[in-house]
Amino acid sequence: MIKQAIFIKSAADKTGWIIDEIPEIVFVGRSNVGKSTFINAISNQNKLAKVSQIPGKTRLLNFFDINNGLFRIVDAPGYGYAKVNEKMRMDFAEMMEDYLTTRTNLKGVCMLVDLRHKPTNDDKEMYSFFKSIGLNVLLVATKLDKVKKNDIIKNEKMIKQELKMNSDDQFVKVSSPDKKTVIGIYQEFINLLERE
Ligand SMILES: Nc1nc2c(ncn2[C@@H]2O[C@H](COP(=O)(O)OP(=O)(O)O)[C@@H](O)[C@H]2O)c(=O)[nH]1
Ligand SMILES: [Mg+2]
Repeated sequence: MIKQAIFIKSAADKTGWIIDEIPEIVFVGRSNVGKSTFINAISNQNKLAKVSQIPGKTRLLNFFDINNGLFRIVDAPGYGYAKVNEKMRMDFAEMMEDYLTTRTNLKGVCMLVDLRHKPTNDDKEMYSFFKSIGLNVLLVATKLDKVKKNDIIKNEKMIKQELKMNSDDQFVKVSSPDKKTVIGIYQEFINLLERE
């Protein structure tokens, strides 16, 4: 499990990235999907990733040290927020592409989607981009508690289909307020780090 999680720094561009050999998992998802809540839940902290900052305004990569240098979580800005202007979208896309395509520390992606909804076009584009550059993805479907029992399997299938999800990638369903649902996640991160 995550015994220790510490915020290290934010970076607006490449000059802020950390130079060492520690592997990184980048967390992505559209704004409001529950990314900050999830990061807090898996690290047993209340305020590690600030929940509900002004949506879409965070244009920084945030680096967190996990278990004393075992790996890092890199929290990326939420994408697909309608209110950001074109310039902000471009800056975000540029920074993300730079990070995703050139960062040698990057070992995998933890991508969050809302279990209640169809993936957005942004979700589909992001996932297919990850696959096109050979990144392994752990898909985390959030807000399990908001989905009717009868819809859970149906929605999981729908999301996998919409994303054209690779069967080698793992799919997990969580409700961040319910700690039981995030217990197995740590092992999924380790598996992601150990995949080729
Ligand atoms: N019911 C429920 N609400 C959640 C869950 N995860 C996040 N939320 C709520 O969804 C909203 C957005 O969460 P936040 O973590 O700020 O999303 P972010 O923009 O992706 O970082 C907040 O009101 C959270 O309390 C979940 O698993 N279940
Ligand atoms: Mg957030």
